[in-house]
Amino acid sequence: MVAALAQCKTVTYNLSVDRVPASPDRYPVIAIRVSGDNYDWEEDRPFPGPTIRAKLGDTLEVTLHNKFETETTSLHFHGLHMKNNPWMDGVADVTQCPIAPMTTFTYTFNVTETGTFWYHAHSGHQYSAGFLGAVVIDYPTPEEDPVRQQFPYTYDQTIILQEWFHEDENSLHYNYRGPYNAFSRRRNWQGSENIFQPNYPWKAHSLLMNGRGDYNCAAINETKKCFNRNPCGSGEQCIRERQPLLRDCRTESYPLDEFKCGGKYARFRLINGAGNVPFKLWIDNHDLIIVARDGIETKPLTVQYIIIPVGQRIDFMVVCNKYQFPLKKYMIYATIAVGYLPEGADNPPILDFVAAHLTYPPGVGEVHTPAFLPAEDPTRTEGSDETFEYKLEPLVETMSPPADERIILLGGEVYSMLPGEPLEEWTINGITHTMPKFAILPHLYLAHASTINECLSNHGVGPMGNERRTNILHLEYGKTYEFILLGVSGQQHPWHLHGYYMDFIAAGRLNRSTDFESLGVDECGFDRPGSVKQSVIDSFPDYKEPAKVLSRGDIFTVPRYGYSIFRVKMDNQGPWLFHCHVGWHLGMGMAMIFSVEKNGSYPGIVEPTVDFPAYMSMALGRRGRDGSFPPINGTSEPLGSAAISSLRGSPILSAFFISSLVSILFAVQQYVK
Ligand SMILES: [Cu+2]
Repeated sequence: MVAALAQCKTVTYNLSVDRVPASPDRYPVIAIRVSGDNYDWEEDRPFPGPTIRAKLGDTLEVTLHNKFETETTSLHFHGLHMKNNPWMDGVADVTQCPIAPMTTFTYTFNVTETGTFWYHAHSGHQYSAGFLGAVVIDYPTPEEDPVRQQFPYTYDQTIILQEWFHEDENSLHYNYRGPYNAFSRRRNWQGSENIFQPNYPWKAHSLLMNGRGDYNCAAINETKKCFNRNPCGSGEQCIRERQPLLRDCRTESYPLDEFKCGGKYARFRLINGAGNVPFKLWIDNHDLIIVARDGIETKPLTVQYIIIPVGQRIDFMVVCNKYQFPLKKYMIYATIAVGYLPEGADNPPILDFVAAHLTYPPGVGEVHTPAFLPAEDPTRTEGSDETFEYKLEPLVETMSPPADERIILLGGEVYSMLPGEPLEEWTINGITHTMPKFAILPHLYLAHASTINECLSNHGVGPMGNERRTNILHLEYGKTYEFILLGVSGQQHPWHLHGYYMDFIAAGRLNRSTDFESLGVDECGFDRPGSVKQSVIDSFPDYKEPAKVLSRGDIFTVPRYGYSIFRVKMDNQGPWLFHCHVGWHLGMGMAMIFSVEKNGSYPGIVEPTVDFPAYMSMALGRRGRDGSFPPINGTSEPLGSAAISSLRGSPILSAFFISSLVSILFAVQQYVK
């Protein structure tokens, strides 16, 4: 590592985000464009953004130009730990104030992990609209890369998968959240029409691979796509089809993307960048060898297909030995993994897929007839997909140390039939998370809040007894915790912890009828489970004993009515978000903050970068210390870095800036205590 550090350098990227007309799957919409230095982008492929690539030990400087006219934003580097530097984690209202429209902010951090990661907005639902891209962190030299040592590869390619809707992400979310009965189409669940369901589409209009999909325009006037999500029969959910408002649906498909196979091996970096769904991917006539998960190298595992939950990255190798004359192309397919759906709910089956070619350069020749089409996939309903990721063992076998403490987290949902309330909210231990009223780090730093708890929001009790407030778990720096995450719902949830890897030691299904305390019977006549019985908890391995690490990663699936047990040594101070990565669930409260502290604060973290205080000043000015939005003079003109400098020179901001500096000195004094 010492030799590596000698070569470390600063790697800079410029990203601009705005919204543009585009037809990612042929259907015209307004999508987010993420463009790089040269404002370069392919027509009708405004996202994903450029791949950010650096080496272990480098300093990354990513300047984000927020060119949204009215929206704030922030950028999260998913899977990078931001060691001692939570300032750069990019979670709006937790680690930073959101980046104001038409302003710029530079994320600066040291890279301390290797492998495949991704960046995405952590503001609202922007990433579902296209604000995302890949991050690849290489070893300082190829010789240090254990994957390259085992599988000398010729090509290194990235696949980002997404689901895609023709409605903008905010409309989708607000339709989902209700209020209950907003469209008067659902009846009281005890009434004659036994319809009891949140109004969110389970079925996207299409799927995208690297920002491209193939929606069938001819389907617009066909029967609406309905889907019976409810095992007891009447819970139909439909996705509407309509003629586009903006321009015509593109009549021709885009040519399929080509990925190359050649030499001995090709490396693929698969990223699930979807808002909600896990994917299944396979390549006709080729086995896949999984070599890494979430940046952690794994023992090579040969599979016919990969299941990848939201947010996860799986690196795999393809053995390039299927060269045939005349040169052949092979189909790459990705579909929605059926495990996404509530148990028993896949009627009619969801058969959407997205495709590409694997080609042997020079890439001419016919397409090999695939053994089966996605609709005929013989393993489509295989039930093992919930625990697929727990088979991905770290390349270096490790034991997880005994935990100092065990914490049980119960992820569940609450329903309300009250008019005006959302039908569905999500909880952890009975709390529906709401973001802090003051962004924690900046407010502490500027001493506008003297304790972490002062920053938190509290909106009282929801209609089903769920507390609506900032859900925070105060954890002690240096301790090892074991977490048992229980899923008390009929859906899988992909959980993500910022700032850390997690060591998974167990995962599986529980028995819905016998392992949970009963809350009676649900609308389908099934047992409605409450908390998990103590006898089940007691049957888990002793947290005070070391345990073999099954798998390691930063995002993981809790099976339907199931559990996942993981341990983390808390060696990175800061407020780290822990949340379900399904947009619907995160938006409705399925999140909390793991606040890793030393004596109630974060004395070990670095100073924020110089331009952070300016942003905070502006943001504080917009929001005010009491949460109100006082008018401020002189800040209404467009802002750029030059404008920010001039703001610093204005009398009001100077005063603000000086008082901020005083506060900073005061805060620093407090931190170093
Ligand atoms: Cu979820």
